[in-house]
Amino acid sequence: MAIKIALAGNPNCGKTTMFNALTGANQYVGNWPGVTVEKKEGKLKSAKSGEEIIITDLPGVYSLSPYTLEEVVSRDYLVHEKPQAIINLVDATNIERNLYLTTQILEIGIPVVIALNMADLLAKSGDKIDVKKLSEIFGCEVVETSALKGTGLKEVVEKAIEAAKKNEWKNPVGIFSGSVENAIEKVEEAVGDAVDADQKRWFAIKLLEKDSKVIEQLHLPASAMAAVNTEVTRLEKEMDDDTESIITDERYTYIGSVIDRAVKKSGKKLSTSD
Ligand code: BGO
Repeated sequence: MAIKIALAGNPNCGKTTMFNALTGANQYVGNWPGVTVEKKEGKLKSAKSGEEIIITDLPGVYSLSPYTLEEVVSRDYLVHEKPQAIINLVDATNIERNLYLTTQILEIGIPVVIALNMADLLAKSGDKIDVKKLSEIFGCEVVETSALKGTGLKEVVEKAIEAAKKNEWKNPVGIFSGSVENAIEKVEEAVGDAVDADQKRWFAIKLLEKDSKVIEQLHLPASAMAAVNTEVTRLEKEMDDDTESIITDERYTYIGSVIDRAVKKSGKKLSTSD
């Protein structure tokens, strides 16, 4: 059976370039069911083992919220189709913005490999990213790539295959405050076995965010929803904000700390045409 790997990332992070470089002529383009968003799948073979890989190129998104068609297509694929690994492309020259999506992808219960793309541009800018540190922080492999120049691509695919086979991932630690973590735990209890154990954290966070699509999909018993609402109300009162903003703000604070620990800026500015 072919190994299923998804490519996920922000718009303009280089996904199309990487997908084309990896799959060449072995591509199939269609639409995602029921929507006019393009679906691209391609095949390649592992250079190491010869195993067949099917790569799905997900629409470029900034978040896994329920607000755009692209976001819904991407998250539904990840949560319901469950690829065996995700290659999360991060534009290394825009790392702060790109990591917002990364913090969400890491919660989904699927092994992740981060492709730190545009590594050629990063080198030109003089900025330095400590790949080992990022990998320690996120608990997953991080590979520098240049989809344009073709560097790091074989490595990132082989790492994704390894990750898929091991089928291990770590929930990221330190993103949320104690109060939010507490609420997540209580909501996970309320969810019970309505979802797979691997996906509990993802669903609990979405329920805390009052994500209408997830609330509709899960259709939890009234008692479970009451327990969720108790946590939402408690957190909103304690932190004097709505839960969606609390969660977003804590993600950004966390990303700030990741940048402090893993990125050294040179101060030079470059564009993709440099
Ligand atoms: C243009 N390095 C560099 N330097 N550029 C890259 C890399 C990389 O690793 N990866 C991608 N790009 P998409 P999404 C362009 O199209 O794959 C470039 O949205 C231009 N076009 O070549 O489309 C890539 O699928 C004119 O750049 O991203 C592309 O994720 C001038 O990043 C852009 C300069 O890549 C987006 C760049 C007419």
